[in-house]
Amino acid sequence: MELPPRPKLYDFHGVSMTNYFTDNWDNVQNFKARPDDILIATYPKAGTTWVSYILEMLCFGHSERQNLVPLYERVHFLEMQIPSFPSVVELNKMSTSPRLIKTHLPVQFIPKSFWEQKCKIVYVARNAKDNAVSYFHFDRMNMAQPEPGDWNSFLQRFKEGKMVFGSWYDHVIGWWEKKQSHSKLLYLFFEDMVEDTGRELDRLCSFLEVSPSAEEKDNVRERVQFDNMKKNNMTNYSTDTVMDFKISPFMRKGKVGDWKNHFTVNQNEQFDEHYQKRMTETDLKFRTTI
Ligand code: PPS
Repeated sequence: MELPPRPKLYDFHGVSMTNYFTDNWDNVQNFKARPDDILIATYPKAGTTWVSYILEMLCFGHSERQNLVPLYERVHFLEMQIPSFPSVVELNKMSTSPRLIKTHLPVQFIPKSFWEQKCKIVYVARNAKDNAVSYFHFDRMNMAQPEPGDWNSFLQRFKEGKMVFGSWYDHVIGWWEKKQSHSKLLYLFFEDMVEDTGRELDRLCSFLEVSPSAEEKDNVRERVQFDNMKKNNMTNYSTDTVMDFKISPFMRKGKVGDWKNHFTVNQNEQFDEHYQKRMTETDLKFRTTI
């Protein structure tokens, strides 16, 4: 697919965005959620693909379709408008029940029908340092993202929230606060999923009110392991034409603590100082190592 030059960030109602995620805004905002829709919400690179695959298997089990159709066509990306990828228009026609829908929107941009229909929402958050590193490599290899520049300038922009989908801080805190008013919101952490995938699977099962057998759960755990998802062409994005795997793979490392291989001592000190200031008002806590 011929893509135009990399998109530019611009301010969209106070959040940095690119046109790929705002071009279809009216259709997205008027989206009619159904009560059984399940929304998977994340800041980019927090574990969306991982939790999408887990949810799909918990809801539908393993099916032949999973060997034939890429995950990004099975779990639609609500706000994305890129030629040749399914958009909100196809999502409207999707007949599965439940529909699994992915979004990176900050909480204030979520179409109101999701709240009106009291849909279940799974939010995954990842510690800021690893999230920034993962985002940097993603922006290097994804031609539909703005140029990342060098790591130091990228990290500076990350702190300032000049990223597609805006500030990490605003995103994770905004969704954390939403938990107070929307009881059907499960807030998960990438670090917990790495530490004990089985335990987080159990939390998801109770949230979804599904009871797979022990064997089915083992099967899910096996399939969603990093190495297996990396080998699986339907989950590793190798069929996605906007990504250049020669620069970096989508399934890159899948670890907690890779930030230590990227941050200099100085960058780390400055980051910590900035982080403390931004996180003083919240009781939301992250782990940067496990
Ligand atoms: S996206 O583009 O926003 O949808 O990306 P997203 O899926 O949210 O995040 C990609 C990162 O998640 C890692 N990943 C996993 N880690 C551990 N286990 C499993 N199964 C798994 N699947 C995806 C992926 O490798 C990216 O993280 P990094 O740190 O870049 O490796």
